[in-house]
Formats: sequence, C-alpha cells, structure tokens
Amino acid sequence: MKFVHIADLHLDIPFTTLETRKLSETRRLEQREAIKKVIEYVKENEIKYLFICGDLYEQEYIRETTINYINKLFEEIPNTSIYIVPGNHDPYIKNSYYKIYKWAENVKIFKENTEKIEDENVCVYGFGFEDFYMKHSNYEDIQIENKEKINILLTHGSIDGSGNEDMLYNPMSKAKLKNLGFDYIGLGHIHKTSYKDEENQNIVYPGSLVSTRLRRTSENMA
Ligand SMILES: [Mn+2]
Repeated sequence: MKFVHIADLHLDIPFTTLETRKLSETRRLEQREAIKKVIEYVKENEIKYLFICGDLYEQEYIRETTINYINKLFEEIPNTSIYIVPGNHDPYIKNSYYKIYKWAENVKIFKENTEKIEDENVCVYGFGFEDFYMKHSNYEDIQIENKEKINILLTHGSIDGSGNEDMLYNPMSKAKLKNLGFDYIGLGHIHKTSYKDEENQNIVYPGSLVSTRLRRTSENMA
C-alpha cells in the first residue's frame, strides 16, 4: 500500500520570534504552500491514504480562512482517505474546527477513544487529544482484530520520554508499542524526523513539515 504521513504543521502559528510581522506572515504562507505541495504529490501519485498525526494547526490562532484553504485542498483528492488525529495544539475540544466545521467527505477525524476504520486490505486505528494534555491513554489495550490485514496505528504523543513535560503528552513506551504488533505506527509531536532510526522504521515521527522554530534552542520542540 502507499500512504503519505505528515504531522506538526502548526498552521497559523504566529512565529513571534521573527523580527517583523511581514516575515511572520510570509512563513504562514509558506506553511500553506507546504501542505499544498503534499496534496499535489498525493494527487499525482494517486496515494490512497493521507495520515495527519496531530498539530495540524494552532487552536489558539487558526483562522477560518486557513481551515477553508486546507479543506478545499482535501476536496481536491476525493479518492484519498484523509485520517487526522488531533494533537495537543489542535485538540478536539468543544469549539474546535474539528468539531464545528463541515469537513470534506474524505476526512476522518479521530477522538480520544480509539476507533478502527477498515477497508478491504487495511485497518487504521487512531486516537487523539480531546484536551491540551493527555496524561494517560489506553494504547496498551488496543488489540489488532485481523492480522491478515495491514494494521496501522495513528496517534500523537511522546515516546520513552523522561521529562515531566513528556508525561503530559500521551506518554508511550516504544517497547509496548512494538508489542501491539502493528505494521506501522504513525506519530506526531516531535518535530525531528525519526526516519534515520533504522531499527524502528515502523514507528515513525515524520518531523515537522515546516520548521516552526517555536524555540530557537531546540529542534525537538513539540
Ligand atoms: Mn504536539
């Protein structure tokens, strides 16, 4: 199967570390350009699945015009199933666009309780944030129902974190995730790609699509 997995776009983040308002606006337009390129790639290559693993936008700053913009892009790839797991920056809260907006028909948005979407060959399990923090999830209890299919888990959170902060964002253990037996686990939250970790090609942080430079000192901010 072919899929595209992205995360941590943080659309409409204010980029306050940039010197001028104009530069910040330019960066926000570059974010739009980045997701547009992803959609074009998906369209050209007839990719059947697009996984967006959290922090697609900034709950506090996201504008409706940006939501309209990305939803329009989603409508351009009606044959692609788009699966979104909300993260800690775009949680599925009461007034969230995930909840109140009428999204394109090919868009599926997961919530806190794990759901399973199944088609002929593929089973996608997903769960996301319903608040700005998730100290605990029931990921250890997820059971693969059909091992004949390709099983994929999508979520947002920290793996093997040791800091207090990691514990607030869906802390999970890599060993326990491995034990679940998924063919691929698509994650978001850490902005640095984990692809270079050759032992763990099936537990993947794609990295941030556009560097958000939330803090100058760390590449790992989530
Ligand atoms: Mn995050």
